[in-house]
Amino acid sequence: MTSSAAGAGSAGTGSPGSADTHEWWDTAERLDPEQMRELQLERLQQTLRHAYDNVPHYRRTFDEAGVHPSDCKSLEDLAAFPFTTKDDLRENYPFGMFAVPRTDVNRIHASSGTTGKPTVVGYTAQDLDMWADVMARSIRAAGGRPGHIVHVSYGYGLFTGGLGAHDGAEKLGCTVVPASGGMTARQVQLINDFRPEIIMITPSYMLTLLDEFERQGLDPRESSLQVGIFGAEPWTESMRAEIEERARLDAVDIYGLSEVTGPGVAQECVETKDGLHIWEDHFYPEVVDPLGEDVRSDGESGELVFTSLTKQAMPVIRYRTRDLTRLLPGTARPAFRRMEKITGRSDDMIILRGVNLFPTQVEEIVLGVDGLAPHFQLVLTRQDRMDHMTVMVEAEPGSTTDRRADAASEVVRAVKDQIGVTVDADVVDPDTLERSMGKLRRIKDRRAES
Ligand code: DLL
Repeated sequence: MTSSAAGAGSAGTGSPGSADTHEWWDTAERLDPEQMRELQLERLQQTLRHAYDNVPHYRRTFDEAGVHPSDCKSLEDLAAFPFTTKDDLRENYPFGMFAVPRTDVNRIHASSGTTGKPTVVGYTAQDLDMWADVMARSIRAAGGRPGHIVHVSYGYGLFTGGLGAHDGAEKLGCTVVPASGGMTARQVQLINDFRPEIIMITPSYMLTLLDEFERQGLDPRESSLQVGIFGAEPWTESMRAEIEERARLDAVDIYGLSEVTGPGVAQECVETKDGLHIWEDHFYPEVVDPLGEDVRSDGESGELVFTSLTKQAMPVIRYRTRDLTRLLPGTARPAFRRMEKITGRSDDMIILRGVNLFPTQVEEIVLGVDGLAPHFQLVLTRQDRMDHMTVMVEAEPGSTTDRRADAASEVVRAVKDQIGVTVDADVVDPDTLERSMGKLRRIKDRRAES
């Protein structure tokens, strides 16, 4: 092994792995915040014009709101422009949001969604190039360097995870193993044999892989992996600690969504692990009132909204992500503001007898209780016309009946104390809950069945 990933915790004797030398930074990473704002305004004005001139949907909604691209004279003026939602994309299915002739579109991705039509996104050759650039920058910020082997376990296909990670890793000059999701036993074998430094995977599927390492009698702490780039679903600081301890690697967060491009919209830097730097030279973030339209100041929580700044095939203007977070100043990369780790999606928020609750809050609790495995589900039912929630969580292998009963009471008490609502907890046998092979759905809603 000649190279080492630039993890804060890795021994890293420097070249080419020292994360905090700036020698690997690209031009945008070297801008100061003022220069970044100038670049953003110029690109925002071009994008608004491009959307208005080429997408009937934007022309209509801008006209209805009484705004014109020429009204945008500062970044703050963007607040006067209308939002775009997933419904707008659905209504223009399949290609109605494209701003270039279909023949200029080199690739299509789509997100399945749970109901209705999928949302379709298109990319020109230049868009694919930009996406690979931001993904390469993300992998580099995570500690990846040319020459590293990158094992990609995000699904390949219409989902943007696999191909997005793949193109970025190739662009950085890495050797990519396109494992995709599934065939878990074989993934472990490939990791053992090929000795990748980096894995890109959802955190819930990483837990499945770690269990599989142990099932095969292998210690994941002895594997070659030095950095895990985890995203596509919410995960907590407790989950980071759990994975880092079990796999002895640096776990960093990556964020993105297909409507805006895919993975690589924001990335946590390995040297600080303090939230995700948004690649603001391509994606302009706002945080707004989740139930209204008001823009919130940096530091205030709300719904994340993105406007693309360089996309050709499918520019998005003020796309409402439903993801809840807040904006913070840049640290490791001063040019780019950070977003705090996502608490959850506004549509994943459970309202239980008037109390708002996110699966991530339960994750923090479950991971803090002795005798429990990190595998849990939230089952919603209706009892006597009241909504009820049961936390189904697996016992750690070998934990006694007494320990299980105590653990269940601890979960119930912690949910009551920290979230303020009464739930049941059911500690089940190891290996009985559904395992993730990609994005995990924590909530099982059985209210309609009761
Ligand atoms: O999940 C893109 C992606 C692939 C991101 C691989 C990171 C890694 P979609 O399928 O369109 O795209 O889903 C986007 O997933 O709005 C969030 O709700 C959620 N999400 C993505 N990354 C994170 C993250 C991909 N790091 C939706 N933390 C987003 C929390 C995330 N939620």
